[in-house]
Amino acid sequence: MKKFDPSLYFITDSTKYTEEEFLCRVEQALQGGATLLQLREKEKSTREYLELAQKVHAIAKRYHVPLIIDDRVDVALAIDAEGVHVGASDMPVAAARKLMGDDKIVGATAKTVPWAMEAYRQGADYLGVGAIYPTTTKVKTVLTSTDTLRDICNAVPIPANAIGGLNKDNIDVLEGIPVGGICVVSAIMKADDPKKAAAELKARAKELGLC
Ligand code: TZP
Ligand code: MG
Repeated sequence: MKKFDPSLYFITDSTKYTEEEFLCRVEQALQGGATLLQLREKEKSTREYLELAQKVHAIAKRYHVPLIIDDRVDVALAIDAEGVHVGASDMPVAAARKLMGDDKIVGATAKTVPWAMEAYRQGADYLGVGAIYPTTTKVKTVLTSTDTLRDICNAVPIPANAIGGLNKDNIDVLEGIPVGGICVVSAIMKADDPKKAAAELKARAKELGLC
């Protein structure tokens, strides 16, 4: 069971929210139509990460949305999440794939065509490509041009998603690029109304033929 829809990939950031508020926002994003969910925690202890992941997983299951755990294969396996996402300084894709098995989703970050091809060769199921725009989310990244994004999309047979500073008013820059979808943190996480924000993003992406 590894079919997944990467069209509106919501990546969380729990900093600045109480757990209650955070979980409520995650659920609202799912109600608004997020198709894939990533729990991304940079500050939490392993125990805290795992406990939050269990709670988020319970919500995601109710909406039949796969949960991807950022960075931590151990946490993903411990809660039987649907997948893991690994970046440049995390476990290599091949090692993550070996540990996760063939039935789970393994995603990877890629900023160049060779990097994307290598991630695919090692067993990645999807790629996150960016940052397309500067981002206010805490991350070590550099900008990736839309030309590079297009080249990556055309170079690998797995979905490549655009990420970084994307919102409903600027995703038109992706029009005509065969992306798998868009990944967003702030546009949904920090929205006054996460459900509405997710629904509007989805509608705009559809309008632009991005999904
Ligand atoms: N990788 C590249 S940009 C980014 C990550 C995790 C953060 C995207 O966050 P936002 O708030 O959608 O710009
Ligand atoms: Mg990472």
